[in-house]
Amino acid sequence: MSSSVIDFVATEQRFGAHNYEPIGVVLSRGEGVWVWDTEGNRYLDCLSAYSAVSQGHCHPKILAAMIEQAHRLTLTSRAFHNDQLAPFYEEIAALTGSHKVLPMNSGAEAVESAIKSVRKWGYEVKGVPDGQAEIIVCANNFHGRTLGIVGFSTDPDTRTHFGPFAPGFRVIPFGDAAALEAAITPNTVAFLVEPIQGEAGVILPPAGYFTEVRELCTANNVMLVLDEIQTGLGRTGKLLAEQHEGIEADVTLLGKALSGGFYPVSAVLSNNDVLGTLRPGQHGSTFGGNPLACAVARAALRVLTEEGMIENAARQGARFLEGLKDIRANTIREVRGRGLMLAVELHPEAGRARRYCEALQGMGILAKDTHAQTIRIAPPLVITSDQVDWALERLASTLTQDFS
Ligand code: IF1
Repeated sequence: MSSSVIDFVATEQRFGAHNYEPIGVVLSRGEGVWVWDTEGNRYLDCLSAYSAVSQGHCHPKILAAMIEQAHRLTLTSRAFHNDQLAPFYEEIAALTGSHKVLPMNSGAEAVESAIKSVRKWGYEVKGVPDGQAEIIVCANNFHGRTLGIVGFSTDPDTRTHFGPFAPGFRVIPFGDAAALEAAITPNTVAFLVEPIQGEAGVILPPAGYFTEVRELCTANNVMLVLDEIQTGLGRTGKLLAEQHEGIEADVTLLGKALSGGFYPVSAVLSNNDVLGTLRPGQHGSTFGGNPLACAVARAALRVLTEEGMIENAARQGARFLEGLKDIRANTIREVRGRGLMLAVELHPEAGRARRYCEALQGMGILAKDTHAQTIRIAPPLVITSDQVDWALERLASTLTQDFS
């Protein structure tokens, strides 16, 4: 590392809370699938800011929308109407088939807002006795970092010493419909679940799981809340991951790519009943639904569909997965994923995934490990076949090395 890179890293270490351990690269520019560090080295971004820059870095049309809106009006608060919110509602509702929309900022805020809304629905529509609402979640879930959410995490790093936590959550194994059936009580208001568990290591549920989940939720008047903050907006090769399962959630959470990485924008989408219970003054956010966020999100959604990014994710994802499966390396235990949400799980004897990510950096690829043994691969949805092949060559030569 050059002295300037060391300065950036040392200064971060000195002043910043040490809640991250980034790979030793200092990025200063991005365009499409590529990012450049302060020395001018180019890398293929295989993380996409945890799927937030699905449309590619600094997409020119989203950039233009952001600049144009920033010149006109950025923030009004929801005390007044603004001329970007209504078209944002119309466009996202038309795209996703939702009836109601609640605009928020971060993903965690969308999750918290959904929890509040389904509880309120439970008391006011389903008739659950006050204070008794139960929400079912899955082991190894990842829904964000706020207190309400980390309280029902099963990951010790995520929750230890952050308590006391709010009651009202029940944890069941992911991918086990019988466990869901057994956990539902008359006070259950919702089942909150990721279509594919991201942080857990890109874990796909067994085929047919979500069909059964949908049936159980419908039969028991339980709201199915799908956290599509990572899987949504084309990442898995469909607009929403639920479409692979042929089901529809009652409540869908979007974030990350909803802004193409320009701005924190999230949303709760629902049928009329759930968000319909929120009355004036009962929920809100200074920045949620602001005109700049809405203009950015409208452009981010427009380019996703107009430029065929969802179809490209399906096509390139299949190519990438096939290519990964063809790599003959005894470091690899399993490759899995859907669309451009991919993972390579290493054998425990192969050494830590982190070491492989560092080697990939040297080859011009930025990827991120999760859970010691898994390399996550999630490039922007604008990746081309040539770029997939370029990445596969480098992955093959890195994964055949032994870092144990
Ligand atoms: C970090 C993982 C990805 C999410 C789902 C809600 C949120 C997230 C399904 C919260 C956020 C993040 C946050 C990021 C790491 C990251 C992540 F490794 F933890 F699993 F993407 F793969 N629901 N995911 O994945 O959204 O409040 O952050 O906007 O550093 O914590 P947020």
